[in-house]
Amino acid sequence: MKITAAKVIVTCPGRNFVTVKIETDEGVHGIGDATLNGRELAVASYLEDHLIPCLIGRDPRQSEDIWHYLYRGAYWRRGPVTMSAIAAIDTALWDIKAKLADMPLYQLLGGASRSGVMVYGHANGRDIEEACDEVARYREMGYHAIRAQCGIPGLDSTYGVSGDKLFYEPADADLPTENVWSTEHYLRHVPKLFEALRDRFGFEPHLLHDVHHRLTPIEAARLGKDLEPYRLFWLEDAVPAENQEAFRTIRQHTTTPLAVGEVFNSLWDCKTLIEEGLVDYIRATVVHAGGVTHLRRIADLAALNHVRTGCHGATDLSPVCMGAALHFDLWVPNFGIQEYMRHTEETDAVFPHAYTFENGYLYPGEAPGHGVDIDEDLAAKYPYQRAYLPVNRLRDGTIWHW
Ligand code: CS2
Ligand code: MG
Repeated sequence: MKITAAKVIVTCPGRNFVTVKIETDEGVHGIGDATLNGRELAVASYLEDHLIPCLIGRDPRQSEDIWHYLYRGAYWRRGPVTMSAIAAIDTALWDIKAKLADMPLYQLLGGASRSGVMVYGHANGRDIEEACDEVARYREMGYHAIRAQCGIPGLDSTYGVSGDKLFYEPADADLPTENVWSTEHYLRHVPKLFEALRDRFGFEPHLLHDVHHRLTPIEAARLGKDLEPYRLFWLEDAVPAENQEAFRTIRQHTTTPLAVGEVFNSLWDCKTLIEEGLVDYIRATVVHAGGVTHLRRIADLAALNHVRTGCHGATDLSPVCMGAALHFDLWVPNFGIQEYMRHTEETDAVFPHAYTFENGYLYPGEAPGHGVDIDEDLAAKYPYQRAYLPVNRLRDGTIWHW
């Protein structure tokens, strides 16, 4: 069996997506997500100009060999562009293998370890009251777990707060929007949000919060401590994670569970965090962490160290990534939770998919493969539009973490 063709499809049904489609001499095709928010065309070029020429004529069933061929063969290993490109090809190959085996991908991975995939949604509000009302709305939709973000008095804008209530697109302009950040304002306000949420909803709903990389370790330790009475499911990306050892400071001071990893591209980005038990949930996901092949390795190391998965699932990760992630989630023994930010109707039309939502859970479906496809004619109607993620500056103008 041979790969006969492969192409990159760039489309923008509400936001930009990059997809790889691999075709074979047995008429079976597979697709994979390669979307890297704000850097989409870099991955598209890496695929078109460097990886796809190496694929033609290879046996698509040899996904492990092809993974290492592309990873070790690059010489210049790792990084978000390389690993998103490898991830897209890997996901498409697993899609093909599962279709050849005429089974849903989770069966090929080892079968279902649970009946459904618990997800969390994003409730956000310009203030605490609006955020609480949004949490109530998610409860009505059947969610058992909800991430809560709200506006910070004194700041014009902050991460995770937007007019969109079911999906969220931070890449909002064709040049980076500059926002002003103040840690002092934020640290004073966030505990009040969770106090109000627990007062209104009690301790039944799982509540999550995303700091979005903006604190120093000791500030994160303080926030974790201040939030302990509200029993969060997790506190996410409390500090930038390049320096894994910095999490020791947070761990020393708080029992609030920690989640990290959506920006991770390989096992090496989280090896210390996992082996030292410095985090409780690893958020690496199919599209940015080298595909199904490599994400399994991260999950296996995590399982050895009581760390569970909490895969990233934002709107800028395409339905192809979500489909593959749900099969991974249904199989992975140390599953924790899956993020589920919805997509626009246009996006859902371009990417027809088998997964379904019911009562706070997603179900990947029983279609052979990962259950997601792409309508190329419809995709062609939405040309690429350059869009950047914002940048943050402190009030004195210092560049900060967005
Ligand atoms: C976020 C994302 O969903 C999350 O947890 O951190 O919204 C993130 O900001 C975007 O994926 C960046 O493109
Ligand atoms: Mg996040």
